[in-house]
Formats: sequence, C-alpha cells, structure tokens
Amino acid sequence: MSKISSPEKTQEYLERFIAGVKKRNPGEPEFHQAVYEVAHSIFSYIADKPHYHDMQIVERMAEPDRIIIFRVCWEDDEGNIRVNRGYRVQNNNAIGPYKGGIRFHPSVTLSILKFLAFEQTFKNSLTGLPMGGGKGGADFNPKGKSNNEVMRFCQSFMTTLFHHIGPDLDVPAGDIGVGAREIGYLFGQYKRLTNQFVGILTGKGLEYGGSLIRTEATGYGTVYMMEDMLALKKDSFEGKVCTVSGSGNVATYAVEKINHLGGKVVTLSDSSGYVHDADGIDADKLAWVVDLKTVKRGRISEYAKEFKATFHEGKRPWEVECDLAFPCATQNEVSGDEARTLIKNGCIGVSEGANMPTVQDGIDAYQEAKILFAPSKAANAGGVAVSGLEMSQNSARISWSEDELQKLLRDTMQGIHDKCVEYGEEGDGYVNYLKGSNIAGFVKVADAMLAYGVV
Ligand code: NDP
Ligand code: 2IT
Repeated sequence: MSKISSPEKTQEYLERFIAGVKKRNPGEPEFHQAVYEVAHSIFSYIADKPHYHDMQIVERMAEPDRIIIFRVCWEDDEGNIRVNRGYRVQNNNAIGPYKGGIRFHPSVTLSILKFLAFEQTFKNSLTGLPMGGGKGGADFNPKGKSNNEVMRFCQSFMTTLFHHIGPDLDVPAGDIGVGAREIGYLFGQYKRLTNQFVGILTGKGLEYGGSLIRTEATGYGTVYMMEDMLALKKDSFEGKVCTVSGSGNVATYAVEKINHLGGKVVTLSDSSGYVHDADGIDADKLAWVVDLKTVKRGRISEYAKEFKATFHEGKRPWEVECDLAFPCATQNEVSGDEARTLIKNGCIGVSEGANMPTVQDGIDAYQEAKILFAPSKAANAGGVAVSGLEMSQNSARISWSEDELQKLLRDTMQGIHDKCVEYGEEGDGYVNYLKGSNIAGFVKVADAMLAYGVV
C-alpha cells in the first residue's frame, strides 16, 4: 500500500477499509459501528505515516487473533437440560495478556462481543497498563434464575473456558450480568478444574484475591473523567443536575461519586424504563437501589413506589432536562434524536459509563454542538485499570491499601483525560475526546505490532 497523502485519498481508503470489514463480517452491525468509530479518527492520523499502512496495522487490529465459541449445557431447577452459547473473543495481545469482561445477557451475539473486544484493545492501552483486549460471554439470561441455576451455568461455562485463559494468557472479569456472585462461581470452578489458585479473573471477592475499589472503579472513573473535562473549562459538578441510565454496577457508583462532588442525580433506569426523582437520588435512596438490584434482584419501577418519583415505562432518561448525562446501561441506548434532545435541553456534557452507548448520529450531534463528550473507551476505563492493578497485586501476592488504589485510579483517569487532550485538541479550544482517545489508544498497540513484524 502506498503513501496516503491527501484528504480525498484518506477518505477513499477509509471507505474501502470499512467496505472490506462489512464484507468479511456480515450481519455484525455493532462490530461495523465500533470499527468505523475508531477508523474514522485513525485514518486521518496515519495519513502521513505510511509504515502503518504498509504493515496493515488497522486491518490486523480489526481481525481478532482468535474466537472461541462453545456450547454451554446445564440443568435447571426443574431438571430440564438447557443449552446456551458461550464465547471468548481474543482480539489483540500486542501489549499484554487478553483482558476484558464476560457478559451474560440474552442479547449477546458474536457481533456484540467482537465490538466489545475491539474497543477493549484501545481502552486497555489508554490505561497505560500492559493489557491486551478481549471479551466473552453467553446468551444466558440470569434474570429469574435461582442461585443454584446461575452456579451450574457458571460451572459449565468455565469447564470449557478454562482451556483458553490463564494469568499470562487471558484474564476475564465482569460485565453486564456478571458481578461478584458469578465471578465467585467461575473462579471456584477454575480452581477445582486446575487445582491452582491464580489470578485468572478480576473483580474477585476480597477474601480470595480481589482488589479494593474494583467494584466502584468504573462508575467513579466515569465521573472523574467528567470532573476533569469540567475543570479544563473552569467548571465543576457543584449544583449540576445529572441524568444517569442503568441501575447496575456502573450506574450506582457513578451516582455515588456525583453526589460526593456536589451534583444531583435525578434518574436511574433498567431495561423496563426509567425513574425520575426531581429531589435527587441521595445516599440512602442509592443504598436501597443497590439492595433492590443485587440482593432482591427487583425492577427499578419499584423505586417509584418507595420514593416520591415517577416511572416511565419503556422509555430512556434522555428526555429529562439535565446539565450532564451519564449513559451507564448498554450499547446504543442514546439515539441521534435523544442526543439532540439532550443538547436542546441544555446538557453541556456526556460521559459514557457503558460501552458505545451513543449511536454514531448522536456522537456527530454532540461534536457539532461542541459539548463535552467523553467516549466510553476513555470514560469507563477506570474499571479495567483497577483490574490491571488487581493482576499486579495477585502476581506480587500482596494487597494495596484503599488510599493507594484510590489515588492510582484518580491519577489514571487524569492521565487518560490528558492524553485525550494531547491528541484531540483542535486548535479553537475544542477538545475532540473521541479522536484523542482513539489515537492515544492506537499508537501504543500499533507500535508494539510494528516491533513484532508480520505475526
Ligand atoms: P450490570 O449488569 O450491573 O447492570 C446493567 C444495567 O443496564 C442494568 O440496569 C440493566 O437493566 C441495564 N441494561 C442492560 N442491558 C440493557 C438493555 N439491553 N436495555 C436497557 N437496559 C439494559 O452491568 P454493568 O453496570 O457492569 O455494565 C453496564 C455497562 O457498563 C455495560 O455497557 C458494560 O459493558 C459497561 N462497563 C462495565 C464495566 C464494569 O466494570 N462492570 C467496565 C466498563 C464498562 P436490567 O436489570 O433490566 O437488565
Ligand atoms: O468493559 C470493560 O472494560 C469491562 N467490562 C471491565 C473489564 C475488566 O477486565 O475489568
């Protein structure tokens, strides 16, 4: 491939590349979307850097190293045999062992896990820690299942997965539908199968090798990212009205941190709709939500019955007026129209706790309006960063103090923010955090791949 030297040629090359990705990966819209979002930034950056073209670096990054797909058989409480599909996508290990969560949700497809593993590669690079990108999961629905059913499913899932993971090979963690309970069952089964006690998962319980603040890290990090973007504009959280979606791990710790920093959160959601509490979701109400979601495993609509709030069935919170928005539930949960509604209602910033929650049309709207926008690979990297620190602690067989870890998380998010500014500053004072995070994440992985030659 020859030098790319003009904007027209760059555009032509990008289009040809995306057409190739679509042809090779038919019926995988989320994967196409994620690759486009990154390639769009990278092709301009590498226009005058022919070595990346010559070595087909972007093409290789968008082709996973390998994908493992397996049957997961288990028995439900009625004695029925159930069959699900399990996956692990090992996208790229140029800078460290594959690392990324496991998702249990009925919507899981190969397309979704390929997009997540691709994104994870850039996110993990941004943290500055030595972690490659991977993601796994199954189309298993934990909702309505007993603890014993979840345990049997996790054991069956690990009985195949254990062949493909290891502390220097691939280290999964949690994601949607995989929290402390599931990690415990998965770790227990790995230990039984191999008779080894090693750090093959992160997000573990504190009793068996987990790290302090891993549970809080993603939500806190998403809010820190916004704090840093606001600080650059000489602004703060003080008095800001915030909308948050989701009511799982990421959402609840985002709410906790927003409250600490003086903001007011007025929404939470789940897949059935959102609740609007104009008085704000304070620490007591939040503790009630955590109990509802992690112990009782109930629906967010119950919040509206418990507190003075309204429930909006089948809707998402982006129609509520706010200063700042934090999508923390799932991919493609903010449409182009919803992004425009946020902007019209005066929203000045969006920080993405979930992975790829805003569709491309919505991202274009944020950028056109020049509001503060922290894309997921930067904004939610705090979780995997503390996972990386959990791996370090496991390797050294020590546990760091909460103070040390809190500082490391805060510094990591500040570092990611600053890298985004370095690569994303557009001259007129506007920082394109999407471009900045894509390029900053790309460079380290790409240069490692160049060092290895054609492998
Ligand atoms: P949880 O399972 O703890 O919570 C997920 C929340 O999102 C629940 O409220 C769930 O509602 C809602 N949700 C899930 N799927 C959908 C859907 N299709 N439509 C509407 N709502 C949905 O997951 P996490 O909080 O861990 O993950 C949330 C997001 O953050 C995901 O995008 C994940 O990839 C991302 N993330 C997570 C990290 C982590 O450390 N956990 C790290 C970085 C990113 P319901 O209960 O009804 O399903
Ligand atoms: O999307 C993510 O970054 C995660 N689900 C966390 C991954 C990890 O390995 O901690």
